[in-house]
Amino acid sequence: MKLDGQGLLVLVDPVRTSGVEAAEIGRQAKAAGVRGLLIGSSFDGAAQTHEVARALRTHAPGIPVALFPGSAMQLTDQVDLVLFLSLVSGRNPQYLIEEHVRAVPFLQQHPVATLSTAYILIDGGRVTSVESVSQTRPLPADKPELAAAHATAALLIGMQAVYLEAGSGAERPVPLDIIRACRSAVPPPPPDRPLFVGGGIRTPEQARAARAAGADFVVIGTVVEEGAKHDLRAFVEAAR
Ligand code: 1GP
Repeated sequence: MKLDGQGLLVLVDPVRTSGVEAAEIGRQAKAAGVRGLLIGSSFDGAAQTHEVARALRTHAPGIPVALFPGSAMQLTDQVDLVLFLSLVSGRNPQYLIEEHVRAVPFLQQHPVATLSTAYILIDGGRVTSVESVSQTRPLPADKPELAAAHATAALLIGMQAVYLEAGSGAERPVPLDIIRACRSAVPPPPPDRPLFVGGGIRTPEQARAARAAGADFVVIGTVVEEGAKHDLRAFVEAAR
């Protein structure tokens, strides 16, 4: 199943979510019409990734599930796509190439589709798990040209997608100026080069603004885990 088009993605963290909870999120996501589901964690949740991915697939039939891995340890074949992330905002070789090499034996045995994705961490007002686990600094939130240069460089290298990340639970989501600058750097199809934006998005209005600024996919995680006080449908509508 392909992850294409535009809309809302719900991120499920397998460290904080049981198989039973994932089944419930899958059912809600399906009923609300989300565009896709992401599964992953910056800190290894390898033990449960497989089980949580399977629960999502079973309970959200017809909705693509993509792995958003924190490391090669999280690989599972219970997904339709692996976001093959390179943390290009940082300069830590482990997240630029090492985890990718470690993923090869698994991918040779389990031919799951991959999407080469430039993962760009933007300052969201607090130290997030991605920053501390990867030991990389985010890019400043007030330098759109710097973020756009990273996106352009990634495309010139041959990457197929860009993911702008403020970090899970960020105080401030990725600023709209940064989304706009990166959208200009990564023009829409052809070819298809999706722009993902996530981290700290807590209201449907923020989701709508991110889409209007040029995000193809808006990702929410924490608000869903907390049992969104806004209906999931309102987010889906806003990100349509
Ligand atoms: C996905 O890390 C985000 O990019 C999820 O962030 O948990 O803040 O929604 P939240």
